[in-house]
Amino acid sequence: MFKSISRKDCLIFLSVVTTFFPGTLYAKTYYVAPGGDDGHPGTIEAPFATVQKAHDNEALQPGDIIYLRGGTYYPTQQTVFSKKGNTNNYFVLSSYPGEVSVIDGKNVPEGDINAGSTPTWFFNKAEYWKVRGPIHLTNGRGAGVFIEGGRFLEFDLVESSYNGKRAARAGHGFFIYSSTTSDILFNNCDAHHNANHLWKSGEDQLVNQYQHGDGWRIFGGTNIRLVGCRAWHNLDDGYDFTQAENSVEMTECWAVYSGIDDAEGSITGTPNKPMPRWEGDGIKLGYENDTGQHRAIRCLSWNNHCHGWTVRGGPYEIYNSAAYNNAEEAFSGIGNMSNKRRNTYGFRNRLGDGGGRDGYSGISVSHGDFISLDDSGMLGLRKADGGLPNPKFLKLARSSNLVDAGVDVGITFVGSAPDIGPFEYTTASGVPVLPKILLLLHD
Ligand SMILES: [Ca+2]
Ligand SMILES: [Ca+2]
Repeated sequence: MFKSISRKDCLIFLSVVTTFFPGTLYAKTYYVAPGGDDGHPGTIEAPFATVQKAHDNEALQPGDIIYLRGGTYYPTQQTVFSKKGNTNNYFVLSSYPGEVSVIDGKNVPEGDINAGSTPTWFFNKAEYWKVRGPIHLTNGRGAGVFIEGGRFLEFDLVESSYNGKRAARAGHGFFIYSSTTSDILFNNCDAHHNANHLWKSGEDQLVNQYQHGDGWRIFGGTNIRLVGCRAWHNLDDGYDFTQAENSVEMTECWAVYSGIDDAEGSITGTPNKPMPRWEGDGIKLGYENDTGQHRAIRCLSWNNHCHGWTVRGGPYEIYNSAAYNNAEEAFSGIGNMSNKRRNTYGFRNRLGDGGGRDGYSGISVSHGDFISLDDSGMLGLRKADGGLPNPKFLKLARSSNLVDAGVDVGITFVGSAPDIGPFEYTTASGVPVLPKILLLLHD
């Protein structure tokens, strides 16, 4: 039998809410909409026109929410985020529930093309922000999102594509610069079709045009994490952490078609145009002399123009991951004895699948281990909760000798032991389900 709630109980309830959610009870909400006006008060009836106005609005306090109404925005200036929230009171920038916002950067002024031109969004020492999509930044002159300094930024369901239209360098999907940046999380984000359309002074246009656009270029910072992210058709690398001095951690991230122009969404005007040889790694954890100790868990790199993974430098940890059908090596630099690679396979990579060290312990990998080698659907719509889609591609067959053949590396598994590769076998028929990963790292 339900007891009616007395006024006293209400007060207790309210005081609990106040105690546990001090930032949300009195949070104010501001609105931005295509067709809005920065002279407006930012209400739902009379919204602002620009995110910059919502940010600069003097009344905006930590804990407040800025809602973006659905539609396409064409900002005429770079949007600079510099306000600082605090641990209990994040600023929230969110698509309005049920709506999708597109930020087209084509009208943002050009900037210095050799420094990467002007990013569409610039997080300049901003602190404690949550950005919640679906928000799609596209068509930017420089990077879609550039982060320099600052800390505690979370990006959820943010997509960044076709950036670098006026950049010779650094026209990446997401770009983190500066060792003072820390505590950045990309959750369920996508970066695709990023490329630098120009070439640097003194360089050969034919060789250098379109290169150097990565999905994620992480050049520094501490406690940078990517979870459930995808990178495809970026004309340099999917993920590039070269020279990042501290560890980046990636979990359930996919890289595909790096260094290869798209047939249907061509960047260069020459559909399927490949970049020069040695451009287009899927996942580039680092290069010679790099000492950042990056970690990848259940990550997959396939069909890239160059290596599936570049793992020179390190030491790196690669657990339950894979390289499939890449045009050069599966793991370039895997001979580096300091790397740990466990429960991980390479298959059908042109210049070799292993590298000869502790990969899959001599277990052979063949077509018969998988229920499908068709990658259709991998770049399709995400699940309703924002998670990665779950097609049959590279899911293990019941009879595969990769099932339960791994060693315990501290992440959850099904059956008597972890399987080899990113997708744990869990069901006897149909599409296996990814078990929830127990994150032991950095937290
Ligand atoms: Ca790169
Ligand atoms: Ca297992």
